[in-house]
Amino acid sequence: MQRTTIKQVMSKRQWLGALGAIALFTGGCMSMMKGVPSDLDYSTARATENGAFRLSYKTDPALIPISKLHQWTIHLETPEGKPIDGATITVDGDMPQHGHGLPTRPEVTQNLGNGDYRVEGMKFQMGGWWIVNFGITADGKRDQATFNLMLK
Ligand SMILES: [Cu+2]
Repeated sequence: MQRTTIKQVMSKRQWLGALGAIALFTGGCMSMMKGVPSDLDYSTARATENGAFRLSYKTDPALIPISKLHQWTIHLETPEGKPIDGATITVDGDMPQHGHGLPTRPEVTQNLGNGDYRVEGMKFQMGGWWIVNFGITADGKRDQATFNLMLK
C-alpha cells in the first residue's frame, strides 16, 4: 500500500493503533515508557511502608536479566539496623502499566542468617517498569515494602 492511500483511508484512531503496533513490534515494552512516573524511587534499600523494618536487596547477577530465572538476596533489619532472622516473607511482582505480573511465583527459600534471605524463582519476561513487593511478618509486626525497577 502507498502512504497517500493509507492516509486517506485510515482514521486517526486506526493510525494510532497502527503506530502502537509498530512501536510494540520494534521496541517491546519500551513504547509504554512515556507513562512511567518521572519521580519513581529506584533505590534498593528502604524503610517498609509503616516503618516497622528496613529492607534491601541484591540481585544475582547484578544486572537483572530478562526472561531468565535468577536469585535475589534480601536483607531485613530493624529501623535501628539490627538484622532480623526468622521472618515470614512473601514476594510478588507486577508491571503497573500492563496489568500483568510475573510469569513465576518467587519464594523466599532460605533464611541465610544475619538478616539475609534467599529469594528464588525471580523472572521478568520483559523490560520496562516493574514493582516488586515484599510482605514481611516478623517480631509480631506486619509490614511491606515495594521497590521500583526499570529493566532494559
Ligand atoms: Cu509488560
